[in-house]
Amino acid sequence: MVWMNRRQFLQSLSATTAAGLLGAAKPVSRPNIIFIYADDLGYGDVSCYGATSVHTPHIDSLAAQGLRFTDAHATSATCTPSRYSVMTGQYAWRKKGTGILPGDAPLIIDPHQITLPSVLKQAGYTTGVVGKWHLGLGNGNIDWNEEIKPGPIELGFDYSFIIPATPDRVPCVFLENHRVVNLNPADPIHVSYKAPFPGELTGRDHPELLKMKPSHGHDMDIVDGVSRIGYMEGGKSSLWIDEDIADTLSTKAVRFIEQNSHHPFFLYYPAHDIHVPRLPNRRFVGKTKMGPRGDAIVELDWCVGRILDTLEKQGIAQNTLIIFSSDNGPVVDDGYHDQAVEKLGTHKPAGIYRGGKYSNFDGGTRVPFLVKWTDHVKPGTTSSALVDQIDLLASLATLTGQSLRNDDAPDSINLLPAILGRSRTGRQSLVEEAGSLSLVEGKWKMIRGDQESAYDRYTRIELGNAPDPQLYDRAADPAEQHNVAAAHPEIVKRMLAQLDQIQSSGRSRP
Ligand code: NG6
Ligand code: CA
Repeated sequence: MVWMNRRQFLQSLSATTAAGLLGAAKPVSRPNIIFIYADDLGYGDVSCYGATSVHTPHIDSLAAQGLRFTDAHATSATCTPSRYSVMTGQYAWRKKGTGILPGDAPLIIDPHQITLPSVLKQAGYTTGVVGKWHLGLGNGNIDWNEEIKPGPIELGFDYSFIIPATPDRVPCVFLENHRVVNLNPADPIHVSYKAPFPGELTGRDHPELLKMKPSHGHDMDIVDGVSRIGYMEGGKSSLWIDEDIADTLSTKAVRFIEQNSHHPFFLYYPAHDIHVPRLPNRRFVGKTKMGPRGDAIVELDWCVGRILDTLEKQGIAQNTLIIFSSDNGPVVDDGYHDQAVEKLGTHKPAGIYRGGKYSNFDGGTRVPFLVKWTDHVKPGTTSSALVDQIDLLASLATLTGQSLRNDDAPDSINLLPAILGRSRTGRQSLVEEAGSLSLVEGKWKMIRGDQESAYDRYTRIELGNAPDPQLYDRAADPAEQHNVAAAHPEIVKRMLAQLDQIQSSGRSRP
């Protein structure tokens, strides 16, 4: 061992472990890994999951050349907690302050914690994030004109190009590594989530200046003709143009792939589509009959195609493991008048599932999940194994030969055999978060539902809350139409106790 440096040692280790795991006769080289994470894309929003009002040939190609999951989940029905779980392998509800964050929130992940990028970096990968972050930045009171940290770099990414929070929240600027892109020091940026800056125009007072009007909320500062959540002033040279965000992000992703095509890389690509405000580039306007929401799906698909093309051109398509999913279920009107409701037609964003974004019902967390890895994952296959994005950490750690201590990523389970389609066995149980918690176990789903409102006050999505716990038979009633709690009180009781136990024990990996 003395003649090996640490990196060579780790490489040999991961090759051996991967070979053992996959049962291959010869050592398996470590693939590049790309995780494409769509925003608010529902189970039924892409054609390989049944959509017919929109065509998504590039996303579909991942299914045709790989494995399509039918019971895969985001850990939460909203963005921040789902992303927190992907990054840390810990259920977000274990940590306070992991709900939807404002754009000036501090980083919610402890830089000393194991993260998905830090594990892969440890395995010798070059790691990058390009896209929507929404996990907070800095330690509080960010000065947007200085170095902004801790953030993605401190969590294990070698390169970062991000939208700090969401496209509908200020500041409407990109950050590259620690700095705002294109910032003119003579025009410093200030951000507030409390009050407008003197002289700043708001959507509330000046609706005549808007190219897209809000339907609920989103009536604060006007940036690029769209009123947002929050207030900002300055930084004029840094402001993004909404219609160019997909081009900018996919260009950065392409560059990252090109620059790292000669050694293993991990690219986390959390796309901004199809979150509001939906303002796809004019190249995509009118590509569907569903208005901006449908056209944004086409734009997302184009970005996926661009990434796939780049892999082909670099000659690394074969040795790249691609995972595609979404951070939470779908929403139609999420705060802007963008014709999504009027033009929905027969399209079913959540497929057969009930509810959507924000909901305890499966529409909130059951999302597309596709895995492609040429020669390792059988093309055109489908799996009904129960998997969750929280399992990527332990699974990819295993793939790359990294071991986790008991307390690391405490809810992430190594599902590599299921994720690569070698086993039909997924998780035994899963906790889903949507304000309240639900427990899925085998064919049962128990929604604790101990929150007040039955409907989201803005979107009117059914939240699945009720005064008493609900029980659904996922096998007989996947659309959660018949609450059978009254017929099976002993199952409800057992599942409530199990959920309490998962909560109090601080970990759930067996
Ligand atoms: C909600 C916003 C919604 C969206 C969501 C976050 C209002 C009324 N609604 O509070 O538009 O921004 O937060 O979405 O402001 S997520 O996908 O990042 O979780
Ligand atoms: Ca989202």
